[in-house]
Amino acid sequence: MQMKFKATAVAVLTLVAGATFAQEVVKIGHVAPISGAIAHLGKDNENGARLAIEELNAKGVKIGGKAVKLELVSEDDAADPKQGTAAAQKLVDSKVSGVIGHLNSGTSIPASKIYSDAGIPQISPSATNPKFTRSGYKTTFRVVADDVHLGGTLGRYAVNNVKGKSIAVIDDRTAYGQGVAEEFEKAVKASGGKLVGHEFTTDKASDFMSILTTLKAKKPDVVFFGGMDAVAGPMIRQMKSLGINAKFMGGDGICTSELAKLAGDAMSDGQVICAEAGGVEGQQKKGMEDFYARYKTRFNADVQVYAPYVYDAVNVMVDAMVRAKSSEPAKYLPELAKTTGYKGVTGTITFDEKGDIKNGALTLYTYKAGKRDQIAVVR
Ligand code: ABU
Repeated sequence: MQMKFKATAVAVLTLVAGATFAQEVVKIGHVAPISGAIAHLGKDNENGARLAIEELNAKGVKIGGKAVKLELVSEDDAADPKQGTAAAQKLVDSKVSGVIGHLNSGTSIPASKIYSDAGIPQISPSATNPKFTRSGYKTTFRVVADDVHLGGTLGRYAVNNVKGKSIAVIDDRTAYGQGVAEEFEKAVKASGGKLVGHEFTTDKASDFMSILTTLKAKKPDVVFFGGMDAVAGPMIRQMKSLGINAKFMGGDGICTSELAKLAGDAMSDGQVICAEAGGVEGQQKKGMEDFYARYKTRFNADVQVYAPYVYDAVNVMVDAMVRAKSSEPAKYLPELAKTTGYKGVTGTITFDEKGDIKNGALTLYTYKAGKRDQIAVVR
């Protein structure tokens, strides 16, 4: 009798344990450059995804009444378009339910076709080239403002607020750098400003003496750079060594914590003006500040720029799965597209018909004593 009871108890325990182990795992893909010149930004993005997933798992997520475990599947695209499509295919093959990424426009745009063909939702937290959401793919979303807004606002700011009289432009020929520089130039011209030169570099260059010498002869009082912080830092140093005493402007790609370290003492207080492709004001600021504090505690590092947007992108995706009662891409995609008024740490997220954030904000920053210093939030 006792033996029979023991056998039954063991069978019940085995069943319970089996049920525990059988808990559904929902894989969320993430892609960013974890190697190369902007690996610090890729890691920042990955950390944002990791924090979101850890917090959601700790709180407990139920999809269709069943508790699920979220799992981060992270890939490195090294900011390279070819590696970006290879990483996208890898995530599709590993049957992720959705993808957060990529970080760069130059990788996000070609990868978007792969996710669209596979029917897998993709939310970029940082790719700002307008083309990203203009291919007509139903799977493509973005939680930041685009380069039309970013470059346009900075162009108007250069003329109307900085009072630039002779404005020079440099871009790194990437999808992002070229695009944001073009939008900046259009807005400068439309505001009655004068463009005195446009030089080109690459996202891997470190010597700008030749193009800066060309621009120096044109006596610019503003230099706008379309590119990332890893290039902007040494460029600011070389501007100083050539005696170019101009304001240095750029988009979200330079608007990072790391820029101050990369430029070192060549960057004077108030010299750099940049814009993050999002931002919060008033009561919403507390959510962002709390996020920065939790991030610091978890990773012992400061947010670079995009981590909060990645964090919100993961949460928006999981929220759509919960509402759809399914993590199957075909089932939760329509709910994701319907996302309206989601209150994230980066503000309120509503997608328009293209998958872009509606009424996206921008935050203008400068740097003082090596730290980003907010100028204004603009819409
Ligand atoms: N938005 C700046 C960096 C990412 C990109 O669009 O390439």
